[in-house]
Amino acid sequence: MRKIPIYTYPAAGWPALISSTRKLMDYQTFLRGGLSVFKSNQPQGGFDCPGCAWPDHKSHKAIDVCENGIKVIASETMTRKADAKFFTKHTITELQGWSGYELEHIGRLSEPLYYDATQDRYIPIPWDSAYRLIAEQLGQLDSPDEALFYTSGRVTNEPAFMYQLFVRCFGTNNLPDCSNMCHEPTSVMLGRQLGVGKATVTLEDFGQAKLILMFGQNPATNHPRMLEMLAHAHEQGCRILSINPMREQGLSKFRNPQKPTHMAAGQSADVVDEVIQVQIGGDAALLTGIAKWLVENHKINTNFITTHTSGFEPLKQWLTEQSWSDIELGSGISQAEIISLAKLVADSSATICTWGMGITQHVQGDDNVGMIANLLLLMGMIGIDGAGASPVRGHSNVQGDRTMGIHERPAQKLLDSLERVFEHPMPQVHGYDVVTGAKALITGKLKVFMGMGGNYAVAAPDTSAIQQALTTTQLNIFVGTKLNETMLYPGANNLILPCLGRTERIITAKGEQFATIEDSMCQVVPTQGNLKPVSEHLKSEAQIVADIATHVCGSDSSIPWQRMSEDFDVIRDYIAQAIDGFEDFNQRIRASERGFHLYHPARHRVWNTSSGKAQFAVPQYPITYVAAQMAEATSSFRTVTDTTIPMNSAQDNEQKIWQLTSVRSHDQFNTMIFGFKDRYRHTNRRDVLFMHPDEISRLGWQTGDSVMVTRQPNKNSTDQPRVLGPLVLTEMDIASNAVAAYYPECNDLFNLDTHAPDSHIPAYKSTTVVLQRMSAEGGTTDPT
Ligand SMILES: Nc1nc2c(c(=O)[nH]1)N[C@H]1C(S)=C(S)[C@@H](COP(=O)(O)OP(=O)(O)OC[C@H]3O[C@@H](n4cnc5c(=O)[nH]c(N)nc54)[C@H](O)[C@@H]3O)O[C@H]1N2
Ligand SMILES: Nc1nc2c(c(=O)[nH]1)N[C@H]1C(S)=C(S)[C@@H](COP(=O)(O)OP(=O)(O)OC[C@H]3O[C@@H](n4cnc5c(=O)[nH]c(N)nc54)[C@H](O)[C@@H]3O)O[C@H]1N2
Ligand SMILES: [Mo]
Repeated sequence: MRKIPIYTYPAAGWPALISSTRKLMDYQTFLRGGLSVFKSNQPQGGFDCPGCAWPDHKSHKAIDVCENGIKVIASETMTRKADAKFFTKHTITELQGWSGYELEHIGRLSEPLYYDATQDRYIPIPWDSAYRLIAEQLGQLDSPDEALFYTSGRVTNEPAFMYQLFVRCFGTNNLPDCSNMCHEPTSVMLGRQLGVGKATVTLEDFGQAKLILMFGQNPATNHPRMLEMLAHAHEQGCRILSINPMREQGLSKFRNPQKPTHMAAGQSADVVDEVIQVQIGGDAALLTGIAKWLVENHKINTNFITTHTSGFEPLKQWLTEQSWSDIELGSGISQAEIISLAKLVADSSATICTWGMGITQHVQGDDNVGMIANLLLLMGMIGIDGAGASPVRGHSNVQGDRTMGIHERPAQKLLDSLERVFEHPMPQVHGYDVVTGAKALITGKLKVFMGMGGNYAVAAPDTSAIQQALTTTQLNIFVGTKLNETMLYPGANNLILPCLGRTERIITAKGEQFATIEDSMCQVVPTQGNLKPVSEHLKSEAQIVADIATHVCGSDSSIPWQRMSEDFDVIRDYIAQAIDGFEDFNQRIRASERGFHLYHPARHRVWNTSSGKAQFAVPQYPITYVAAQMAEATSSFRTVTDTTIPMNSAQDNEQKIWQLTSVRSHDQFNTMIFGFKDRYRHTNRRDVLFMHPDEISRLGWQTGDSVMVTRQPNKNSTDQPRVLGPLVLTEMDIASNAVAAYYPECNDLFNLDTHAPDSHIPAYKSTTVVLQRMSAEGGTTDPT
């Protein structure tokens, strides 16, 4: 394979600090942001960094923050405002044409706004009028199920608990959440197989692991503080393998900001021993090969399997039926290489599997997680030191929000305990998730949309269709910190309610309040903002929920909404009664500066599953699923004629169909675009399409060419093809069936119908596309 320029600086280290400090300066918030950075993830006060869900390192005395955290904090602490004055200058129609980057840089939302259709502008509205409008509109619905209440994972535990309680008291379980697009397969499959849909490891386990298999994750960009843990494990002799179609260059060398020698003397540490470049969607096949070899060569932990598991025989039977040729076809990895990997697994006395979006965001996302859990169970790697399952979550409280009951498919136990504690009936019918909710919006079944944070339309597939659907509702309500594209498609009524961010003080009649979050390893920690709010008009999310609930449920509601929002201890006392694992919440959160670890039964080999044992799972899809999709798309290629994009002179070769995957850069946090640079991938722009240089030359194309990307409709669909571009062709060491583009710009190429069967996660990491190169005159030529 031709050599690809490598990122020659270590990850983190000075480039990261300089890049992020410059970011603070860009945002003109150096003082505010600078001060707040030193408080983040610190014991004794300070806020939990809103940058990601990776746990705090217990030993830290100095700052525990990374490039990612600094940028997210800079974005939140910026003093520029999207205030009434701004909106007098810009109509919504104009703002619809702004990019995510431009919207992000307008500044903080700083007063409640109402969309005035006669002027096509947002204008200020008093809080009280906004609440009355909400109560009036919710009151007019034929059924509470005509409203959708979305949540994004920044929201802390206390307001999240109040929010789900309000939504359920109102009468619906329509509580979709960004989890539905993120680690839902993890929650579903680990829940089913281990009894709890969460990580079984703690940070300490990383120091004792002998082998870490990191699937579909790019921590240099997305969880930079994880690199430190990996480098430490590596120093202790642990082998670390990255299973990823992309050779993510931030993983090769790492300069630790916590180590003065690294920073001063330019030292760095290796993080990853080897990259296994699977095909897109090839993980289940790869894991099948490993498991097959382990089972057939009697390298598994039969003691553990007999004592603790159920469902081994059907899995064994299924593994026997899988041929090595299918395994190679599905994974893109040779049998010999898979066997050498399996031997590493067999020889390891302590294995951790970590994973991210490269595993979950596929039609086979549930199967992928299921196979990871199977592998850990085959080897008895749950419930011993240095081993276990480590899903790495994204949003800083996405896990906590779920624990607090933000769930469209709540456990019966949760509903029963809410009924018991609040003496209020709870809705029993399950609600919409992100995908089914978006479809309900599009088909006109919903009249009210509420977003507690997030950027629903842009983060979901079929962005344009959702944006259009939002214009058909009676009311949209957005609680947020920054203006985003979902807020620019007003229904009959449209409200933006600006809230305090994680870095800002919450002061109520009862004094200063702190909240809590739960990190990716089940640690519940306090978080307390220390900055003066950017505007006096902002309210805490808890206050906003309490005010809405008071207006909607009436002041005679038996639930003391206002008391809860004034005194978070009151919320925590209710949480202690209603949610398992939070007994004596107020005492325990104060007992240790680092909070407390939630009891995780599987860590203790207690299995809260339907069988009372850990459960093996047989995949639902063939391991050649992606290869078959590509073959099918190839065979139906010429049937698309009804398109504005000329699909002329299709050559009959297999490379005309590609798997498109979507990735993030270090200059964005999800849909919030901070800048255009991705130094690990050598680009200063986001409108790029990554492809392997060998593939570029095989096609006779050039780096820098303009390329159109088209997703063809599903076979029997009446949909039009979706087209994105032109994108600039850019070299990347990526598997040969794959091309990659940046999320969220490519989200219109993904469709709401293509998702995993049980978790409903959209297949953001694998969709079949066709590419065409633009000719010099701007027309399209050269389809592949
Ligand atoms: N800077 C920054 N940090 C973030 C975020 C951000 O947007 N920016 N977002 C936050 C959120 S919400 C989340 S969920 C996390 C996400 O963090 P990650 O899970 O690291 O997410 P991604 O960058 O989407 O994709 C991860 C990797 O999946 C690989 N991949 C693609 N397809 C496949 C496949 O078929 N198999 C395998 N094995 N790998 C594949 C890609 O090459 C990429 O390296 O990051 C969080 N942190
Ligand atoms: N193609 C593709 N699509 C994806 C993904 C992918 O990898 N590829 N990843 C998916 C994943 S993993 C996720 S998690 C989703 C993310 O989906 P979301 O969570 O919906 O998106 P964000 O961009 O994180 O939301 C940003 C908005 O949140 C608001 N906000 C920020 N801080 C706060 C706060 O403290 N309180 C409140 N109330 N609001 C706040 C701001 O108004 C900001 O505009 O996207 C998913 N979509
Ligand atoms: Mo996420």
